[in-house]
Amino acid sequence: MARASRADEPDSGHAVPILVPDERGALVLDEAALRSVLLQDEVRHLPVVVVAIAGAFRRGKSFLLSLLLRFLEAGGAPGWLGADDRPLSGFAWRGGHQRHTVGIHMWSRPTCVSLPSGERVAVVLMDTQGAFDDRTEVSENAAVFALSALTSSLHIYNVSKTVGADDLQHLQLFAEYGRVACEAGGGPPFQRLLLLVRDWQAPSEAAYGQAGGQLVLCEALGEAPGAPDELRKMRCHVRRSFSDVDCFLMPYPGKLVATSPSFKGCPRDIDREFLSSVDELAGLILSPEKLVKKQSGGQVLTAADLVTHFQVLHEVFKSGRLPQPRSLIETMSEANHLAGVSRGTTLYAEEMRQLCPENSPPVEQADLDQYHRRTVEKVLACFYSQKKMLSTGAGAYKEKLMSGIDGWKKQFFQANKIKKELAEGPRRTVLQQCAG
Ligand SMILES: Nc1nc2c(ncn2[C@@H]2O[C@H](COP(=O)(O)OP(=O)(O)O)[C@@H](O)[C@H]2O)c(=O)[nH]1
Ligand SMILES: [Mg+2]
Repeated sequence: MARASRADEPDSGHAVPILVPDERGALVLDEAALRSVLLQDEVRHLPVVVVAIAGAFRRGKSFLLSLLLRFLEAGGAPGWLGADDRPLSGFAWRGGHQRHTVGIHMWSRPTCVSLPSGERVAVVLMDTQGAFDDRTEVSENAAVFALSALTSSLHIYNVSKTVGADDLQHLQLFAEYGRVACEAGGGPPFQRLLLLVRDWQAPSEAAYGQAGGQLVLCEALGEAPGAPDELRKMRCHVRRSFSDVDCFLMPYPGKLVATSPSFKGCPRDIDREFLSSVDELAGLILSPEKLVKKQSGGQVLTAADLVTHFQVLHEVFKSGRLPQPRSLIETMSEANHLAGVSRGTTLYAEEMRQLCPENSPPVEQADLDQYHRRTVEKVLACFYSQKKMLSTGAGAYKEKLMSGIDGWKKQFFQANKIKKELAEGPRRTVLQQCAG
């Protein structure tokens, strides 16, 4: 597999809290933190792959994500796990009863990977923790859960021992969004869902890994004969909410991992069978040929687009409560349009910067006018070529785009004027002296 390279930062990376609930349960988005991850020069233009993990707390989510991070950063090369006595760093994971990752955390250094086509993508890992316990209301769980699913291209739903009725109930929430989105003709609002069953205890009935997972999935979401109508419909909508649904069964990682307070994550203390399953899982979801780019409304998102998506989607989830399905679908459409506006404005600025770079001599006004006109044409063609889901009110977004372009235009025209004055300054002085 091609070796991955990372955004060039001095530190080796850390988990950045992006979304944190305040004491009243409202979800606060840290926009500066979000930008610090997604707008790094090396990644902001790249299509983004977002892998998120969600589920009840103290079920080994952060631990597993840290292992996946290690795989990713090593480019999945043989021996990616490292020395037997190397402790596991990464996303904070630990035993005990305290929760510690409430909200959404992103790894600070997206990993750049070359797909088999040669295209470069930025892979972002997201650790999430809805409350999923009795201290908070169901809706708080659901908001973090839904927001992480909407912003990821692969949503790993981590469950313990089996896919139970509670887990399906959590998925029920997606079912309603899926139903409304399909009715509105927008296609599945979510991308890939992976049900990850930890501590699977019946390998003789369904083997560890993907094949056994298929069996469990069929049972959990399948069309069991005689199932009540309501249940059948719910299962069908869950399937339709995601473009892809998969299941993977993980073995128990061993007593030290599960119970020892002195366990530091060294591979020698983890059961071999578990490690081999992690290797299989990582290959299935993080190999270059398996990476799924984040899309919304049929449009591939760049890391920079994801910032806009987070900002807009956060607005409907910030109360910590779930929005009505229809208002969510409208918000997603708005996010697509706003990402288009932001992309168009950036494209204008970049193209103009190339045509009249900062340190070059001034250009004639007629040339500058022509550069501007041609660039606007290019930006608009690009803006209209992007799918943005339910394209109602597109005119208002074109206005936003034109006003963003206008802001940049003024800057470029002003800069050219200043360059001209500076260039003409000495000549004028000489002419004035000659006339005198
Ligand atoms: N039983 C079991 N425990 C695990 C597994 N993976 C990690 N653990 C342990 O579960 C505890 C909580 O892990 P953590 O990753 O912080 O859980 P999170 O709250 O879901 O993110 C730690 O003590 C881990 O060593 C697993 O697959 N099964
Ligand atoms: Mg955690």
